[in-house]
Amino acid sequence: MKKNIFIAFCLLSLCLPIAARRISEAELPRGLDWAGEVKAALRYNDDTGENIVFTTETDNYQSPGKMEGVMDAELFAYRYQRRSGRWSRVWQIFDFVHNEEFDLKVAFIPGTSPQVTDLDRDGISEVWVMYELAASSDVRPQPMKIIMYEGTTKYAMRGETSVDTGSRYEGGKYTFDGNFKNGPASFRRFAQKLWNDNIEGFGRNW
Ligand SMILES: [Ca+2]
Repeated sequence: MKKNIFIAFCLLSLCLPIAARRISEAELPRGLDWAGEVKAALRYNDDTGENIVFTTETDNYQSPGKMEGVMDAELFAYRYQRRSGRWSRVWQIFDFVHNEEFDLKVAFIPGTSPQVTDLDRDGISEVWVMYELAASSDVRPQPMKIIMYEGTTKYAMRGETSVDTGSRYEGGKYTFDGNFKNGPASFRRFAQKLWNDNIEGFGRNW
């Protein structure tokens, strides 16, 4: 009887994959810490356990000890996992532009980050973020990246935005790191689609 109850419970909840659920900053549990302002957070379960992933940005701020108008900006993503009742940080993504006199936009591309997949169906989620490190008032391609973690293994796609110069498009190129090159084709396909869907980054919207 107990076994049947367990199986019923299992079928209803624990043993089914649970989709990622968007949560607000107010729903982040105590014991998590971060830098910057929380932009988006997801809570999800997979075979590794109960997880929370979220992104933060500092926005532009005056570089400490530098001339007025010299700015810094940073962004972060964090994954926490509940272990023995406590939330422990599994990984952190950190990127930045420092000591820049141009306009800055160091931010996640809206609607892309974070997102959770299990493309190779091994029970271990892939967590994706995509961001631009823009530092220029000129119309020219800007650094853009997709970072993905499956478990604690990092995958990176690094390149630049594509820019409409008026007569033609410039930029848009990218490279896969070794983990992407040697990993499942489904990871590369997802990354390429995410890249192409957002190839202009923020464009001129900043
Ligand atoms: Ca997986």
